[in-house]
Amino acid sequence: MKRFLALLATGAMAVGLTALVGPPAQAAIGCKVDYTITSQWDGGFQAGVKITNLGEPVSGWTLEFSMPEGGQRLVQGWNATWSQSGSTVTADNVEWNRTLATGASADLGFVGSSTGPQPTPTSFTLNGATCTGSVTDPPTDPPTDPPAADTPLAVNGQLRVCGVNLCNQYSRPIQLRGMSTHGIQWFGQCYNDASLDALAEEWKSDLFRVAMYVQEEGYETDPAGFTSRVNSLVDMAEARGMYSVIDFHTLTPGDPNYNLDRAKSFFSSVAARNANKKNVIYEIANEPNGVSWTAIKNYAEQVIPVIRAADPDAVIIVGTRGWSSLGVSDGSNESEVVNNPVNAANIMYAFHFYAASHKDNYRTTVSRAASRLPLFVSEFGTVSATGGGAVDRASSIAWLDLLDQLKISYANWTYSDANEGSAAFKPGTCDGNDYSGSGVLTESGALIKSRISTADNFPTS
Ligand code: IDC
Repeated sequence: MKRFLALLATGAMAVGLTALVGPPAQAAIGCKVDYTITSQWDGGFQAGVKITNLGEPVSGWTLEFSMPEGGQRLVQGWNATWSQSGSTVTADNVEWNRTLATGASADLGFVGSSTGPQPTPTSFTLNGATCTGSVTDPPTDPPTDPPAADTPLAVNGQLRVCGVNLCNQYSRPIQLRGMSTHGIQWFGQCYNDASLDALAEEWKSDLFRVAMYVQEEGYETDPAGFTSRVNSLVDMAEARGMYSVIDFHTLTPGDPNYNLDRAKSFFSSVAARNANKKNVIYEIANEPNGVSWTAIKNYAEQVIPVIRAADPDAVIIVGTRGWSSLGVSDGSNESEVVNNPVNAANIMYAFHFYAASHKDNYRTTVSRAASRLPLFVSEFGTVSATGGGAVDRASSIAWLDLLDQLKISYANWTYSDANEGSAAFKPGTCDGNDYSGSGVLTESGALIKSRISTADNFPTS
């Protein structure tokens, strides 16, 4: 005659649960098992096994545990595919309980034969990980280079303009924060593996703007050479998971139409060469000045189709009147653009500022314009518009807070060791090979690095 005993195995036994959904190296794992002997009789017992997933969702799981000493054998089980080898019992999910969301449970059970008492099994594992009954970090692998899956580029993928925002591959607004080169014709020695490693890994920069001056010993003196230099900097940014802005750095003369033919040949070349990359943003005219919005728009409507013909899906930034001040530095404002926008899709408008020179009235304009126009701060400085002078901390912080709040992307002038207040590195830094730590930074560099290196929070669904 069978004796039925209700016996409770107390407590939550730890069961390891490895996430199979999402990046395995990242997923939090955790689970518990409630093991209950629901009845027992001479020569046998029945046990309930409740698995609760405390970690990331899983799709597909295997539970293992050891039968305790005493000759216990699995007879038959339910709600899983059960087997036993030696003392190890294995239960694989069945189709309908394959997926376990965070917090979800699966109730399994089995009948066992036994010649003695039925102590609780030990060493529950799920998908190979030991259960702790709480959420734990996944096992750490030996240190390696940061996984490519974590980079701003890998997370966000191909960008596009949606409404007034820059959006990622999930059509969610994002803000990119990063640095601009100085003129690559003068400071090329600052852009190498060591400095780009520091920018990506220490500064955690999302963005690397390549300022290719057209005049001042720039592109016009060697189109093929500058085109190739820009392309290799794009590759270096891409290899480190950063976006790159290809800046056709017109400045003097201020009418971009002066360089229209150069712009067409430069952009047809870089757009064809980089069409399949996801990290490229084109900036077609750095800072138009002394020229009407109508003339700038006319230039844009000739250059943009050249880029689109080769690279149809890239975001393009159009400079604005008055040194890309949306016209404010010329006594105008954004309404000239709002009322007469460039006839093209997937474009943004540049706004540039220098914190010691451009303050409240410029910030007011940006606050107002940001709900009407997609804006990209492709260049700004913490100092005066000359690129030199003292850092204006209060104004810089007010600006950066505003840009963060509005999710406006930005690049700071400059990631260089130029002997001027806007440079991030102390003079002479680029003569060496050390760009890390705080000893190489200027006041501006330290301030901007502290802002750029904070964690990004890019939406992924
Ligand atoms: C400045 C450089 C400076 C250089 C000058 C002329 O910092 O070393 O001598 O250009 O080429 C801009 C321009 C940017 C300027 C910067 C600071 O886009 O080229 O760089 N600035 O004056 N617009 C507003 C300020």
